[in-house]
Amino acid sequence: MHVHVLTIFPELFGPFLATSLIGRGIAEERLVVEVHDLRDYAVDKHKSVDDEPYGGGGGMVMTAAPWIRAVRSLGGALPPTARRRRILLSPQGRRLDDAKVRQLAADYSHLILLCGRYEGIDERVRRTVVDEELSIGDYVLSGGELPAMVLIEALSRQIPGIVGLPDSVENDSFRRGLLDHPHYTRPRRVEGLEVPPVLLSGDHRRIAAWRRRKALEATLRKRPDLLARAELDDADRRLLEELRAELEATPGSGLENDVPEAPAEGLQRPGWRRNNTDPACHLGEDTSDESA
Ligand code: 4F9
Repeated sequence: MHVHVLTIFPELFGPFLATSLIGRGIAEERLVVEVHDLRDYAVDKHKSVDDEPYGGGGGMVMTAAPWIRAVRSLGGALPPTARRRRILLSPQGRRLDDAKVRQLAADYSHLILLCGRYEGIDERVRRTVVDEELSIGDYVLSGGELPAMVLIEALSRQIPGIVGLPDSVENDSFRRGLLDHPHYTRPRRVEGLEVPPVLLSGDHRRIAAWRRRKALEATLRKRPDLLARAELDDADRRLLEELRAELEATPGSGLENDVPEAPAEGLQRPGWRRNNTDPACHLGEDTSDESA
């Protein structure tokens, strides 16, 4: 996987890309990340990348020309076999989830990530050089840099050889649509709390059964909305019925999350936006270098 990042704060990516699994993945060339300074694509001598909004109001808007030049320049330099996707990180995007991460990892060889800043980005950027907008959650950040790092980290875990044991990817939370089971390590007793004896039994079948039960229980307590789409077999369903009955009979631990409610009918998101198939790749006069 080859990732190009476009940002006005390239320095934010340094330690992130050098550390831990990502650092090793990059060192082993399983993952290539190139961070580009958007200002290098600015068209005036002050290297400006923002301007006042048409229509007035406060704040600044990122101008279209540097983005369009940068994305087309990077896109034009990709190998002819590249399967590329140009992604704008934005709170207006579809919410990133495990299925989306796996789809991107499987379908594309090259990603161009656009990290917006300021109050926003000129709408013509979306219209010309963006295939897809992605959000990491419903909150506003100062820019798309952290969301881009979130995406890169999630993607890196899908690249063969980056996560040590293939098993730990297969068993990751969400992999089968369930939350993870609880984990314990030494010492056996912490603040009076003992490790569940089954984990000390050495009986791998019983341990696997316990973990599955606990994963179902965690999901039922904390994220019951996930169960609708989880991969469950008949044994899981029976277990869930038992757990539901137990749950009703016992008061909560207080660690349960508020259950996310399904949006009301009619308030649901409209269908996924169109893909931008990027017809002519030239800088039209409405978007290009005004100093020319
Ligand atoms: C991007 C928030 C992706 C959430 C980008 C301000 C953003 C964001 N997910 N907020 N710029």
